[in-house]
Amino acid sequence: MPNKEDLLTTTQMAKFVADGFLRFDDVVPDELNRAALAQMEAGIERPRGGDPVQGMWQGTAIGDVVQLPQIQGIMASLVGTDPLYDHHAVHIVQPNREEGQIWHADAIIDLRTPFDIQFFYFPHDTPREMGGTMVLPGSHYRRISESDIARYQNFLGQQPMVCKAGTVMVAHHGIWHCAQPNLTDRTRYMFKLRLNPTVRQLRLWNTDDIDAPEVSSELNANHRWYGNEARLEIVNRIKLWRHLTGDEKYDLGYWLSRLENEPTAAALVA
Ligand SMILES: O=C(O)CCC(=O)C(=O)O
Ligand SMILES: [Fe+2]
Repeated sequence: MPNKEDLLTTTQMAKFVADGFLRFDDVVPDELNRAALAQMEAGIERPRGGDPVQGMWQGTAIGDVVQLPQIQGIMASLVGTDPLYDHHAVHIVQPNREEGQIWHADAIIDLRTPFDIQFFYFPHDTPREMGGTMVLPGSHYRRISESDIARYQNFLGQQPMVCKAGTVMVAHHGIWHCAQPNLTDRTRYMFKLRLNPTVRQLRLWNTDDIDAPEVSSELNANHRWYGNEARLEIVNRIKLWRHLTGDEKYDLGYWLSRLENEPTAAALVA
């Protein structure tokens, strides 16, 4: 079991529910980054999808990254302590590549509320000229089929993962993202790992701050790119928050409750 201090807080969970991702800067030590990068260059053994991730790549740098207490805490908070390995990929952007990848979401097949997570691990410094995966906060509820959004170039509020070596992002599987051009003369590496939950994603994090006022502020975030449709996103977040907390009456103001008002009692006739 991870240490309580390595679990996510409720406020962080609320930010994940609103934004669709969390970033953790500089969490993997330098020596491990260097060893992990060498392993990425050499090729990482591909396990079988659907097997437990714990114990995979044992005795290798990538295995050690997965076993870091903070990574274990993030994992436990979002998908439980024993998630399944879905797949991984070493994403490479060649030096002097001026073209960015098309906007997309990875492998969305259905609309289930339970979600997978994807770790994006950046083993070396990733300045803007090297790209940094571009992500769109709050996009994960718009379940698009792979490259439905490929015709778009830029979105209001998009964020490049410009970061130091050892930075990890964890994202909901629905997040819209794309690799960016690499204008340096060095190859850009990023390791992505998708995991499936094996338990109901119910209060798996450190819930000490469950009643903190920051929770509703996070859930009310307005990412602006959806214009007047913010209310739709708020409702999506309330639904996921109810699923995660088990509080079936949770609301922000009077959003979801209003939609649940389907009176069945007949009016009294005098
Ligand atoms: O390389 C990246 O930054 C993202 C790559 C990616 O998401 C993909 O190929 O599915
Ligand atoms: Fe992708």
